[in-house]
Amino acid sequence: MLDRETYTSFDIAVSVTDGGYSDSATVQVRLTDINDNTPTFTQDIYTFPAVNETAAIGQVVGRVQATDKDDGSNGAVRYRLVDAEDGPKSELSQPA
Ligand SMILES: [Ca+2]
Ligand SMILES: [Ca+2]
Repeated sequence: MLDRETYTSFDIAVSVTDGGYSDSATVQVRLTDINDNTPTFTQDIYTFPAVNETAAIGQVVGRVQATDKDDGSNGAVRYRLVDAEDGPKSELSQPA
């Protein structure tokens, strides 16, 4: 089975003969990506320091990161806060 995340291309040697003379060439095949990898967080649990109740809106309290082995838009990840009290609060995108 081909896997673009293992090899992005591969070479095939081909030869031709007429019974007396022969020649050879290399065929280079480049693999295109499909979206077959799941985005994965770099940690299962993120622990951030306590946030002061007077913290300004927009203050960064910590960062999470996810990666996706796919290429281009297949590897782009979007983040969403899913357990916020009022439902999803925001959605952020990160290019591959
Ligand atoms: Ca993917
Ligand atoms: Ca892929």
